[in-house]
Amino acid sequence: MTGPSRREVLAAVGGATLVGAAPRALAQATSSVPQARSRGRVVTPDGVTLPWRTVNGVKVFHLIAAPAVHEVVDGLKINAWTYNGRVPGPTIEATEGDRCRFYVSNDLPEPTSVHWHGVLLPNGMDGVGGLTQPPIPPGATFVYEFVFDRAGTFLYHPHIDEMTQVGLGMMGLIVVHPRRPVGPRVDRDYALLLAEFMVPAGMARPEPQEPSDFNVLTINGRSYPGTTPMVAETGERVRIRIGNLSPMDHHPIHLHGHVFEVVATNGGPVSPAARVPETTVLVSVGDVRTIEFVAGDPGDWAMHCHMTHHMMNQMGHARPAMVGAHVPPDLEARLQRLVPGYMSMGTAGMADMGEMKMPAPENSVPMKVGPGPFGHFDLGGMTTLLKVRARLPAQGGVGWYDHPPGTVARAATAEELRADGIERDVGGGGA
Ligand SMILES: [Cu+2]
Repeated sequence: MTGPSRREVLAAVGGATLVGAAPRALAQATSSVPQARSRGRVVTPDGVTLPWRTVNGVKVFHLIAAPAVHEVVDGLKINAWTYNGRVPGPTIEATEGDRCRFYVSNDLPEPTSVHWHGVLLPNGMDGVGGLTQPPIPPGATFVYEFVFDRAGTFLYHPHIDEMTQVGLGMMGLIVVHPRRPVGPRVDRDYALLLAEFMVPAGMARPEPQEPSDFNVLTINGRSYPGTTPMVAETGERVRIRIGNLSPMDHHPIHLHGHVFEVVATNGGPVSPAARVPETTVLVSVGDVRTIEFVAGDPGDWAMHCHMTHHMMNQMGHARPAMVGAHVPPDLEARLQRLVPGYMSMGTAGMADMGEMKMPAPENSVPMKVGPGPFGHFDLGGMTTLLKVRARLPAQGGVGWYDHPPGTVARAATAEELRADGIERDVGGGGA
Protein backbone atom coordinates (compact mmCIF):
# COMPACT_ATOMS: atom_id res chain seq x y z
CA MET A 1 0.00 0.00 0.00
CA THR A 2 1.31 3.42 -0.84
CA GLY A 3 0.29 6.42 1.17
CA PRO A 4 0.52 10.02 0.03
CA SER A 5 4.05 11.29 -0.33
CA ARG A 6 5.36 13.88 2.08
CA ARG A 7 5.14 16.38 -0.76
CA GLU A 8 1.46 15.56 -1.35
CA VAL A 9 0.68 15.89 2.34
CA LEU A 10 2.40 19.25 2.55
CA ALA A 11 0.56 20.40 -0.55
CA ALA A 12 -2.77 19.34 0.90
CA VAL A 13 -2.07 20.85 4.33
CA GLY A 14 -1.06 24.04 2.55
CA GLY A 15 -4.42 23.92 0.85
CA ALA A 16 -6.14 24.01 4.22
CA THR A 17 -5.00 27.57 4.77
CA LEU A 18 -6.54 28.73 1.54
CA VAL A 19 -9.80 30.10 2.80
CA GLY A 20 -9.95 32.26 5.86
CA ALA A 21 -13.53 31.78 6.84
CA ALA A 22 -16.84 29.99 6.49
CA PRO A 23 -19.37 31.47 4.12
CA ARG A 24 -22.01 33.64 5.66
CA ALA A 25 -25.28 34.78 4.20
CA LEU A 26 -23.88 37.95 2.70
CA ALA A 27 -26.56 39.50 0.59
CA GLN A 28 -26.11 42.71 -1.29
CA ALA A 29 -29.06 43.53 -3.43
CA THR A 30 -30.05 47.04 -2.58
CA SER A 31 -28.55 50.46 -2.70
CA SER A 32 -28.98 52.97 0.07
CA VAL A 33 -27.23 55.88 -1.64
CA PRO A 34 -29.50 58.86 -2.28
CA GLN A 35 -31.52 58.38 -5.41
CA ALA A 36 -31.97 62.10 -5.98
CA ARG A 37 -29.61 63.59 -8.55
CA SER A 38 -26.52 65.33 -7.22
CA ARG A 39 -26.64 69.03 -7.95
CA GLY A 40 -23.37 70.57 -6.91
CA ARG A 41 -22.79 68.01 -4.14
CA VAL A 42 -20.79 64.82 -4.22
CA VAL A 43 -22.01 61.47 -2.87
CA THR A 44 -19.48 59.30 -1.03
CA PRO A 45 -21.06 55.81 -0.90
CA ASP A 46 -20.63 54.36 2.62
CA GLY A 47 -19.08 57.67 3.68
CA VAL A 48 -20.10 61.07 4.98
CA THR A 49 -19.27 64.72 4.29
CA LEU A 50 -17.32 66.55 7.01
CA PRO A 51 -19.63 69.14 8.59
CA TRP A 52 -18.50 72.76 8.87
CA ARG A 53 -19.65 76.04 10.30
CA THR A 54 -18.97 79.42 8.76
CA VAL A 55 -17.27 81.93 11.09
CA ASN A 56 -16.69 85.44 9.69
CA GLY A 57 -16.68 84.09 6.13
CA VAL A 58 -14.28 81.23 6.88
CA LYS A 59 -15.42 77.59 6.69
CA VAL A 60 -14.31 75.90 9.91
CA PHE A 61 -13.77 72.13 10.05
CA HIS A 62 -12.54 69.79 12.81
CA LEU A 63 -10.64 66.56 12.16
CA ILE A 64 -9.85 64.23 15.07
CA ALA A 65 -7.14 61.60 14.57
CA ALA A 66 -8.07 58.66 16.80
CA PRO A 67 -8.17 54.87 17.00
CA ALA A 68 -11.57 53.30 16.25
CA VAL A 69 -13.09 49.97 15.30
CA HIS A 70 -14.17 49.92 11.64
CA GLU A 71 -16.41 47.35 9.96
CA VAL A 72 -15.07 46.43 6.49
CA VAL A 73 -17.87 43.99 5.72
CA ASP A 74 -20.32 41.96 7.78
CA GLY A 75 -18.14 39.63 9.87
CA LEU A 76 -14.87 41.58 9.63
CA LYS A 77 -14.00 44.48 11.91
CA ILE A 78 -10.55 46.04 12.08
CA ASN A 79 -8.79 48.02 14.78
CA ALA A 80 -8.07 51.11 12.70
CA TRP A 81 -6.60 54.55 13.15
CA THR A 82 -9.05 57.05 11.74
CA TYR A 83 -10.16 60.59 11.15
CA ASN A 84 -13.36 61.18 13.14
CA GLY A 85 -13.85 57.46 13.73
CA ARG A 86 -14.24 56.59 10.04
CA VAL A 87 -12.28 54.74 7.31
CA PRO A 88 -11.88 56.64 5.12
CA GLY A 89 -12.25 59.93 6.97
CA PRO A 90 -15.18 62.19 6.09
CA THR A 91 -15.10 63.75 2.62
CA ILE A 92 -14.18 67.43 2.77
CA GLU A 93 -16.38 69.48 0.42
CA ALA A 94 -15.77 73.10 -0.47
CA THR A 95 -16.17 75.50 -3.37
CA GLU A 96 -13.38 77.08 -5.37
CA GLY A 97 -12.25 80.27 -3.61
CA ASP A 98 -13.40 79.16 -0.13
CA ARG A 99 -11.12 80.12 2.75
CA CYS A 100 -11.06 77.09 5.08
CA ARG A 101 -9.72 76.55 8.59
CA PHE A 102 -9.02 73.01 9.76
CA TYR A 103 -8.53 72.19 13.42
CA VAL A 104 -6.72 68.87 13.76
CA SER A 105 -6.78 67.15 17.17
CA ASN A 106 -4.49 64.22 17.86
CA ASP A 107 -5.90 61.39 19.98
CA LEU A 108 -3.30 58.92 18.67
CA PRO A 109 -0.47 57.56 20.82
CA GLU A 110 2.11 59.19 18.49
CA PRO A 111 2.56 62.52 16.66
CA THR A 112 0.73 63.18 13.41
CA SER A 113 0.13 65.86 10.76
CA VAL A 114 -2.23 66.37 7.82
CA HIS A 115 -1.02 66.75 4.24
CA TRP A 116 -3.55 68.23 1.79
CA HIS A 117 -2.53 66.16 -1.19
CA GLY A 118 -2.78 67.98 -4.54
CA VAL A 119 -3.96 71.26 -3.01
CA LEU A 120 -1.83 74.30 -3.87
CA LEU A 121 -1.20 76.21 -0.64
CA PRO A 122 1.50 78.03 1.34
CA ASN A 123 4.42 75.74 2.10
CA GLY A 124 3.87 75.97 5.87
CA MET A 125 0.36 74.54 5.46
CA ASP A 126 1.58 71.51 3.50
CA GLY A 127 1.57 69.25 6.54
CA VAL A 128 4.91 67.45 6.22
CA GLY A 129 5.91 66.79 9.84
CA GLY A 130 9.47 67.91 10.56
CA LEU A 131 9.84 69.58 7.14
CA THR A 132 7.11 72.24 6.98
CA GLN A 133 5.73 72.14 10.53
CA PRO A 134 6.40 70.64 13.96
CA PRO A 135 4.61 67.32 14.55
CA ILE A 136 1.22 67.52 16.30
CA PRO A 137 1.94 65.74 19.61
CA PRO A 138 -0.61 63.41 21.22
CA GLY A 139 -3.33 65.44 22.91
CA ALA A 140 -2.64 68.65 20.96
CA THR A 141 -4.79 70.50 18.42
CA PHE A 142 -3.17 72.33 15.49
CA VAL A 143 -4.81 74.72 13.05
CA TYR A 144 -4.33 74.92 9.28
CA GLU A 145 -5.81 77.70 7.15
CA PHE A 146 -5.74 78.22 3.37
CA VAL A 147 -7.87 79.00 0.32
CA PHE A 148 -8.90 76.28 -2.13
CA ASP A 149 -7.95 78.24 -5.22
CA ARG A 150 -8.92 75.65 -7.82
CA ALA A 151 -11.62 73.05 -8.27
CA GLY A 152 -10.85 69.36 -8.33
CA THR A 153 -10.53 66.13 -6.39
CA PHE A 154 -7.77 65.95 -3.79
CA LEU A 155 -6.75 63.73 -0.88
CA TYR A 156 -5.74 64.16 2.74
CA HIS A 157 -3.56 61.90 4.86
CA PRO A 158 -0.90 62.08 7.60
CA HIS A 159 2.67 62.92 6.63
CA ILE A 160 4.30 61.43 9.74
CA ASP A 161 4.80 57.66 10.06
CA GLU A 162 2.67 57.19 6.93
CA MET A 163 3.38 53.46 6.92
CA THR A 164 1.54 53.02 10.22
CA GLN A 165 -1.02 55.82 10.03
CA VAL A 166 -2.11 55.41 6.39
CA GLY A 167 -1.68 51.64 6.73
CA LEU A 168 -4.20 51.63 9.58
CA GLY A 169 -6.79 53.68 7.69
CA MET A 170 -6.04 57.42 7.99
CA MET A 171 -7.01 59.00 4.67
CA GLY A 172 -9.80 60.96 3.04
CA LEU A 173 -11.06 62.74 -0.06
CA ILE A 174 -11.34 66.48 -0.73
CA VAL A 175 -13.81 67.64 -3.38
CA VAL A 176 -13.63 71.28 -4.41
CA HIS A 177 -16.52 72.30 -6.63
CA PRO A 178 -16.00 74.93 -9.34
CA ARG A 179 -17.51 78.33 -8.71
CA ARG A 180 -18.77 78.33 -12.32
CA PRO A 181 -19.16 74.78 -13.68
CA VAL A 182 -17.96 74.21 -17.25
CA GLY A 183 -18.81 71.33 -19.55
CA PRO A 184 -21.93 69.19 -19.62
CA ARG A 185 -24.14 69.09 -16.54
CA VAL A 186 -23.48 66.05 -14.34
CA ASP A 187 -26.48 64.22 -12.88
CA ARG A 188 -24.61 61.86 -10.53
CA ASP A 189 -21.35 62.73 -8.80
CA TYR A 190 -19.70 59.95 -6.79
CA ALA A 191 -16.40 59.87 -4.87
CA LEU A 192 -14.55 56.62 -4.15
CA LEU A 193 -11.30 56.11 -2.23
CA LEU A 194 -9.38 52.85 -2.75
CA ALA A 195 -7.37 51.32 0.09
CA GLU A 196 -5.91 47.97 1.12
CA PHE A 197 -4.92 46.23 4.34
CA MET A 198 -3.21 43.04 5.46
CA VAL A 199 -5.42 41.45 8.10
CA PRO A 200 -4.50 37.83 8.96
CA ALA A 201 -7.69 35.73 9.21
CA GLY A 202 -8.98 35.89 12.76
CA MET A 203 -7.03 39.04 13.64
CA ALA A 204 -8.38 42.58 13.86
CA ARG A 205 -5.25 44.74 13.66
CA PRO A 206 -4.01 45.33 10.10
CA GLU A 207 -0.26 44.78 9.73
CA PRO A 208 1.07 48.17 8.64
CA GLN A 209 4.61 46.82 8.04
CA GLU A 210 3.30 44.58 5.26
CA PRO A 211 5.21 45.50 2.08
CA SER A 212 3.35 43.60 -0.62
CA ASP A 213 0.72 41.09 0.45
CA PHE A 214 -2.71 42.66 1.01
CA ASN A 215 -5.84 40.61 1.59
CA VAL A 216 -8.50 43.19 2.44
CA LEU A 217 -9.20 45.43 -0.55
CA THR A 218 -11.65 48.26 -0.04
CA ILE A 219 -13.66 51.00 -1.73
CA ASN A 220 -14.55 53.72 0.77
CA GLY A 221 -13.46 51.38 3.56
CA ARG A 222 -15.78 48.53 2.53
CA SER A 223 -15.22 45.22 0.72
CA TYR A 224 -17.83 43.54 -1.49
CA PRO A 225 -20.57 42.65 -0.63
CA GLY A 226 -20.38 45.46 1.94
CA THR A 227 -19.94 48.19 -0.69
CA THR A 228 -23.05 50.28 -1.32
CA PRO A 229 -23.82 50.34 -5.06
CA MET A 230 -24.00 53.51 -7.12
CA VAL A 231 -27.20 54.19 -9.07
CA ALA A 232 -28.08 56.10 -12.25
CA GLU A 233 -30.86 56.37 -14.79
CA THR A 234 -30.21 55.55 -18.46
CA GLY A 235 -29.06 58.70 -20.26
CA GLU A 236 -27.80 60.49 -17.16
CA ARG A 237 -24.24 61.85 -17.10
CA VAL A 238 -22.28 60.17 -14.31
CA ARG A 239 -19.02 61.33 -12.74
CA ILE A 240 -16.96 59.03 -10.53
CA ARG A 241 -13.91 60.44 -8.74
CA ILE A 242 -11.55 57.58 -7.84
CA GLY A 243 -8.65 58.22 -5.46
CA ASN A 244 -6.09 55.65 -4.30
CA LEU A 245 -4.29 55.74 -0.94
CA SER A 246 -3.43 52.05 -0.79
CA PRO A 247 0.02 51.66 0.77
CA MET A 248 1.56 49.73 -2.13
CA ASP A 249 -0.77 48.87 -5.02
CA HIS A 250 -2.04 50.71 -8.08
CA HIS A 251 -5.49 49.52 -9.08
CA PRO A 252 -6.82 49.11 -12.65
CA ILE A 253 -10.50 49.88 -12.12
CA HIS A 254 -12.79 48.33 -14.71
CA LEU A 255 -16.41 49.33 -15.31
CA HIS A 256 -18.68 46.90 -17.09
CA GLY A 257 -21.16 47.92 -19.77
CA HIS A 258 -19.83 51.45 -20.38
CA VAL A 259 -17.12 53.45 -22.10
CA PHE A 260 -15.83 56.43 -20.14
CA GLU A 261 -13.27 59.22 -20.40
CA VAL A 262 -10.84 60.45 -17.78
CA VAL A 263 -11.87 64.10 -17.42
CA ALA A 264 -9.57 65.08 -14.55
CA THR A 265 -6.70 63.88 -12.36
CA ASN A 266 -5.36 65.00 -8.99
CA GLY A 267 -3.65 67.77 -10.95
CA GLY A 268 -6.72 69.21 -12.66
CA PRO A 269 -8.94 68.83 -15.71
CA VAL A 270 -7.89 66.95 -18.84
CA SER A 271 -8.61 68.96 -21.99
CA PRO A 272 -11.38 67.36 -24.08
CA ALA A 273 -9.01 66.97 -27.06
CA ALA A 274 -6.66 64.82 -24.94
CA ARG A 275 -9.27 62.37 -23.60
CA VAL A 276 -9.35 58.80 -24.85
CA PRO A 277 -12.14 56.25 -24.50
CA GLU A 278 -11.51 53.70 -21.78
CA THR A 279 -13.17 50.80 -19.99
CA THR A 280 -10.38 50.44 -17.40
CA VAL A 281 -8.42 53.18 -15.68
CA LEU A 282 -5.23 52.67 -13.69
CA VAL A 283 -5.46 54.66 -10.46
CA SER A 284 -1.97 54.82 -9.06
CA VAL A 285 -1.09 55.25 -5.39
CA GLY A 286 -1.42 58.88 -4.35
CA ASP A 287 -3.46 59.91 -7.37
CA VAL A 288 -7.02 60.54 -8.54
CA ARG A 289 -8.74 59.68 -11.81
CA THR A 290 -12.13 61.31 -12.40
CA ILE A 291 -14.18 59.57 -15.06
CA GLU A 292 -17.39 60.60 -16.81
CA PHE A 293 -19.82 58.72 -19.01
CA VAL A 294 -23.48 58.52 -19.93
CA ALA A 295 -25.31 55.72 -18.12
CA GLY A 296 -26.23 53.09 -20.70
CA ASP A 297 -28.28 49.93 -20.70
CA PRO A 298 -30.18 49.04 -17.55
CA GLY A 299 -28.57 46.34 -15.43
CA ASP A 300 -26.37 45.60 -12.44
CA TRP A 301 -22.95 46.50 -13.84
CA ALA A 302 -19.88 45.45 -11.85
CA MET A 303 -17.06 47.90 -11.21
CA HIS A 304 -13.91 46.41 -9.72
CA CYS A 305 -10.15 46.31 -9.63
CA HIS A 306 -9.11 43.91 -12.39
CA MET A 307 -6.20 42.36 -10.45
CA THR A 308 -7.59 38.93 -9.61
CA HIS A 309 -6.35 38.91 -6.01
CA HIS A 310 -7.95 42.32 -5.49
CA MET A 311 -11.47 41.11 -6.27
CA MET A 312 -11.32 38.54 -3.49
CA ASN A 313 -11.51 38.73 0.27
CA GLN A 314 -9.15 37.20 2.79
CA MET A 315 -7.21 34.15 1.69
CA GLY A 316 -3.91 32.53 2.54
CA HIS A 317 -1.82 31.56 -0.46
CA ALA A 318 1.47 30.32 1.01
CA ARG A 319 0.71 27.01 -0.64
CA PRO A 320 1.44 25.04 -3.80
CA ALA A 321 -1.10 25.12 -6.64
CA MET A 322 -3.69 22.34 -6.23
CA VAL A 323 -5.42 22.57 -9.62
CA GLY A 324 -5.33 19.11 -11.16
CA ALA A 325 -3.76 17.45 -8.08
CA HIS A 326 -4.89 13.90 -7.26
CA VAL A 327 -6.21 13.58 -3.68
CA PRO A 328 -6.40 9.93 -2.47
CA PRO A 329 -9.89 9.16 -1.11
CA ASP A 330 -8.75 8.49 2.47
CA LEU A 331 -6.37 11.45 2.67
CA GLU A 332 -8.84 13.85 4.19
CA ALA A 333 -9.81 11.51 7.07
CA ARG A 334 -6.17 10.73 7.80
CA LEU A 335 -5.13 14.35 7.79
CA GLN A 336 -8.03 15.44 9.95
CA ARG A 337 -6.46 13.40 12.78
CA LEU A 338 -3.40 15.65 12.51
CA VAL A 339 -5.08 18.90 11.41
CA PRO A 340 -8.60 19.20 12.84
CA GLY A 341 -11.01 20.64 10.30
CA TYR A 342 -8.66 19.97 7.37
CA MET A 343 -10.25 20.01 3.89
CA SER A 344 -8.63 19.43 0.50
CA MET A 345 -9.59 22.10 -1.95
CA GLY A 346 -8.74 23.79 -5.16
CA THR A 347 -8.11 20.58 -7.13
CA ALA A 348 -10.83 21.62 -9.62
CA GLY A 349 -10.26 25.37 -9.37
CA MET A 350 -11.69 27.80 -6.87
CA ALA A 351 -15.11 28.59 -8.29
CA ASP A 352 -16.96 26.70 -5.57
CA MET A 353 -14.94 28.02 -2.63
CA GLY A 354 -17.68 30.31 -1.41
CA GLU A 355 -20.09 27.39 -1.09
CA MET A 356 -17.77 25.27 1.05
CA LYS A 357 -18.36 24.89 4.74
CA MET A 358 -15.03 25.62 6.33
CA PRO A 359 -14.17 25.96 9.98
CA ALA A 360 -13.21 29.61 10.31
CA PRO A 361 -11.68 31.97 12.81
CA GLU A 362 -13.90 34.60 14.35
CA ASN A 363 -13.69 37.99 12.64
CA SER A 364 -12.82 36.89 9.11
CA VAL A 365 -14.58 37.03 5.78
CA PRO A 366 -14.93 34.38 3.05
CA MET A 367 -12.50 34.61 0.13
CA LYS A 368 -15.37 34.73 -2.34
CA VAL A 369 -18.87 35.66 -1.49
CA GLY A 370 -22.47 35.27 -2.50
CA PRO A 371 -25.35 34.89 -2.91
CA GLY A 372 -26.26 36.69 -6.10
CA PRO A 373 -29.48 36.60 -8.14
CA PHE A 374 -28.17 33.55 -10.03
CA GLY A 375 -26.75 31.67 -7.06
CA HIS A 376 -23.16 31.95 -5.93
CA PHE A 377 -21.60 35.34 -6.72
CA ASP A 378 -17.88 35.13 -7.38
CA LEU A 379 -16.59 38.59 -6.47
CA GLY A 380 -15.31 40.20 -3.29
CA GLY A 381 -12.75 42.79 -2.27
CA MET A 382 -12.41 45.95 -4.36
CA THR A 383 -15.76 45.53 -6.10
CA THR A 384 -18.92 47.59 -6.24
CA LEU A 385 -21.93 47.85 -8.56
CA LEU A 386 -23.41 50.53 -10.78
CA LYS A 387 -27.15 49.94 -10.89
CA VAL A 388 -28.59 51.51 -14.03
CA ARG A 389 -32.34 51.63 -14.46
CA ALA A 390 -34.60 53.32 -17.02
CA ARG A 391 -36.33 54.90 -14.02
CA LEU A 392 -35.18 54.70 -10.42
CA PRO A 393 -37.83 54.28 -7.74
CA ALA A 394 -38.73 57.56 -6.04
CA GLN A 395 -37.68 56.02 -2.73
CA GLY A 396 -36.48 52.74 -1.27
CA GLY A 397 -33.63 50.52 -2.38
CA VAL A 398 -32.78 49.28 -5.85
CA GLY A 399 -32.86 45.47 -5.90
CA TRP A 400 -31.28 43.03 -8.32
CA TYR A 401 -31.91 43.76 -12.00
CA ASP A 402 -35.01 42.09 -13.41
CA HIS A 403 -33.85 40.91 -16.85
CA PRO A 404 -36.30 40.98 -19.76
CA PRO A 405 -37.24 37.46 -20.90
CA GLY A 406 -34.73 35.87 -23.25
CA THR A 407 -31.80 38.19 -22.39
CA VAL A 408 -29.85 36.01 -19.93
CA ALA A 409 -27.13 33.53 -20.93
CA ARG A 410 -28.37 29.95 -20.44
CA ALA A 411 -27.59 26.34 -21.28
CA ALA A 412 -27.68 25.55 -25.00
CA THR A 413 -30.25 23.01 -26.17
CA ALA A 414 -29.42 19.90 -28.21
CA GLU A 415 -31.41 21.35 -31.12
CA GLU A 416 -29.43 24.60 -31.06
CA LEU A 417 -26.12 22.74 -30.99
CA ARG A 418 -27.18 20.51 -33.87
CA ALA A 419 -28.60 23.37 -35.96
CA ASP A 420 -25.39 25.42 -35.61
CA GLY A 421 -23.04 22.50 -36.24
CA ILE A 422 -21.45 22.44 -32.76
CA GLU A 423 -20.28 18.89 -32.04
CA ARG A 424 -20.77 18.68 -28.30
CA ASP A 425 -23.08 16.85 -25.89
CA VAL A 426 -25.47 19.05 -23.95
CA GLY A 427 -23.69 18.12 -20.70
CA GLY A 428 -24.40 19.43 -17.20
CA GLY A 429 -27.29 21.84 -16.90
CA GLY A 430 -28.32 21.32 -20.55
CA ALA A 431 -31.94 21.26 -21.62
CU1 LIG B 1 -6.19 46.30 -7.35
